[in-house]
Amino acid sequence: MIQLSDRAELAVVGFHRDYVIDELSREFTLHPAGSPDTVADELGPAATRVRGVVTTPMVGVSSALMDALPKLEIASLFGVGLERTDLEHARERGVVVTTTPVLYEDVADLALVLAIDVSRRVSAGDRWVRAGQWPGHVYPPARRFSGRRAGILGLGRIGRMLARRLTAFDMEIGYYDPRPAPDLSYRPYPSAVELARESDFLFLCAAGAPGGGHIVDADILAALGPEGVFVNVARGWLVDEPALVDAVVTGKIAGAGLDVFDDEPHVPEPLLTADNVVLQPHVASSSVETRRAMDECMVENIRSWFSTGKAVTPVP
Ligand code: 8YV
Repeated sequence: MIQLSDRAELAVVGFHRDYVIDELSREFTLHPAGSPDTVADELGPAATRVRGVVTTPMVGVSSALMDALPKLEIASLFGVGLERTDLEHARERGVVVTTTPVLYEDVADLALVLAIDVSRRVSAGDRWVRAGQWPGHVYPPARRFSGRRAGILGLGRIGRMLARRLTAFDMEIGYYDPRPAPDLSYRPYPSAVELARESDFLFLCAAGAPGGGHIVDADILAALGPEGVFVNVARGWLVDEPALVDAVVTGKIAGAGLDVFDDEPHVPEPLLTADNVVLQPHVASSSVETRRAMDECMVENIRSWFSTGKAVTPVP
């Protein structure tokens, strides 16, 4: 039986599911905080006792958040994105950062689904049938998916899993990644724009670097061209969003499948009515199975750290 005084104290920043709260509450004292910017005020004196923080990649663990928690030892993230977490500061402070590297399959699956949906016009066909358009009309042909050219921006774990899936659709696969992958037979391109020019489907799977600018801009969308489909399962801010909106609305590209946006949960108005766009509310990793695995991974990292001094999935 854990004595109250033995219980490590954790800051819980942002929303977390019941499983996480219930499991952690058994062994730890939790201090919920609504925003990373107000943790010191929200926690009061407890901020000086907190040894762990639980949060999401979109909130991140900034140097300011770490400094508001002087006894911080571990930051456990619900996801894999690290662009809002100051890893350098964490290293200097000796704070271990952990992620949930159990979601890559789901993200690759959704990228594939979005590409097929946009090209075969699945969601658009669904809207058309529900709107009663079928009687007396013929639904216009969609675009073929199998056997076409796929370009992957960012050949990390998600990009690789996506490539494997695309191989089953007889796609020709090219990629652009500053770190080439000589172990794979996919065709490397020297730049994103050259990849876009040679692709029918362009998938953004890159990790989002902080302040790193846009990976996809108006030139890349122009290179993808009016027959091309763009899919984003990475981060909205890696794309010049006004250029993307212009490209889909004016037909500079054929369509887009988007799980992420620049200013979530706000989606630019013109995308809401564009029939050549499939929109998702940042749910690529959100299957029941994967969300449960992410919950468990996050909890296990905290448990393991405080019982053995080792995290399960630390960022190297
Ligand atoms: C989110 C993600 O963590 O892993 C990431 O970086 O963006 C997602 O899996 C998830 O949507 C919860 O915010």
